[in-house]
Amino acid sequence: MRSYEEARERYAALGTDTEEAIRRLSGIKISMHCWQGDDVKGFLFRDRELSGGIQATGNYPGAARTPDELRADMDEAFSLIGGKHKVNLHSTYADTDEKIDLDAIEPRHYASWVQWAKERGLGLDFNPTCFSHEKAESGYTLSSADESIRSFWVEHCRRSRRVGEYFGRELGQKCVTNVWIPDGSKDVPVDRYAPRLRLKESLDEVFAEKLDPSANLDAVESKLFGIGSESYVVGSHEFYMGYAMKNNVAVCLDAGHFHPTEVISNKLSSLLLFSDEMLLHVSRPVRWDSDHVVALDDELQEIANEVIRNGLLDRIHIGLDFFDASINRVAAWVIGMRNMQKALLRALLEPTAAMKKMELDGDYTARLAYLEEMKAMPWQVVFDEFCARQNVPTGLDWLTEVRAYEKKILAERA
Ligand code: RNT
Ligand code: ZN
Repeated sequence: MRSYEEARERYAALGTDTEEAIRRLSGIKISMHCWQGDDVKGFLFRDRELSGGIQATGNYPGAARTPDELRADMDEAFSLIGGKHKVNLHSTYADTDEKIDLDAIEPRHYASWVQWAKERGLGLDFNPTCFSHEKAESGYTLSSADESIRSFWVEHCRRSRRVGEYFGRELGQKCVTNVWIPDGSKDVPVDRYAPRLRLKESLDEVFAEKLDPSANLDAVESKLFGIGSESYVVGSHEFYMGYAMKNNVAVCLDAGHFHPTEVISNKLSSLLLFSDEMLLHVSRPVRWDSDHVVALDDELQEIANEVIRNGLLDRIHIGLDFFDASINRVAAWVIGMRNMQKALLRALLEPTAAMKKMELDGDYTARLAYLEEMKAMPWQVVFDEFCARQNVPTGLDWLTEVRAYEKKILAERA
């Protein structure tokens, strides 16, 4: 307690109110992606291989096999993460005994998720799943030249939006329904134009139905390359930037979907001049779009800084997107979520107004001095205080809990 008081005073001397920072952090929702819990398998087609150029490597024991197991694992994770959050579902995580294909999903197939979320005060986000499916084997879905394939995926995405609207209405908080497709080509294509034209037309069909904007927000996620789509991705950044601006849908920026030295943090302040809202897939690319667990690295901090410094919290939806099958999956969630919170807290603890003034005054000496000093300030103590007030473990105590859960629950799944 003494050390928090000291930290509080040190921050106060710089003009920051730690109480206010803790209060604000408590209200920030992060969308925790369900797919870290089972290596992106889902429940509709258990036997199918993950496809679409994304990969979960590793075979750490304990992956969830049923909706109940996955929910139990997320409950465990949330018990170790302060605050109230959202859960991000893919369509293949439907909880139903019916043998349905993706062009037949309906809100009722997700009723148990809504029930679960309601009981816990969680929000839900949603994604059509345009991969790991025989109709995605050609490498093209919404941009396919095969009309039966293209229309199948249009129907799937149309229905996905209705599920999103259902989530938003039931839970009283907007669902972000994010469309990502794997479409692209391993080798240099001859025609880059026609698939993009078909994608544009397919999206027009997908978004034609007007839904309640307070219940559902549509987002589109671009990508630079994937495994098997190294030379050409139909849904590129320029494609979706243009589409989103013209059609009033949100852009989703995934941290792993750009050139290795290109960062998403530098894009928020431009995009939001021309668009009301956006979605982030916070991830960690290591040499490629590898979807490593989010670490507290410079880019994560920069993303958080941009959101907080510019007051964009109510316009930017923060979601995580990684899948590491080589470590305890509950720990992966806890580490990623807590890292996102730590980065947000550090941004909230910054005396931003004063630092903006230094910049305006041309006092770059003080600006650099402050930026560097902030790294050495006792934000960890404030984070511990936040955790304690939220009744979640401080420091590494969460790991002890995860180990116990692993021994009792996850080990039994072998
Ligand atoms: C793939 C995209 C996409 C997926 C999830 C599972 O490169 O990042 O968001 O990771 O939908
Ligand atoms: Zn993503």
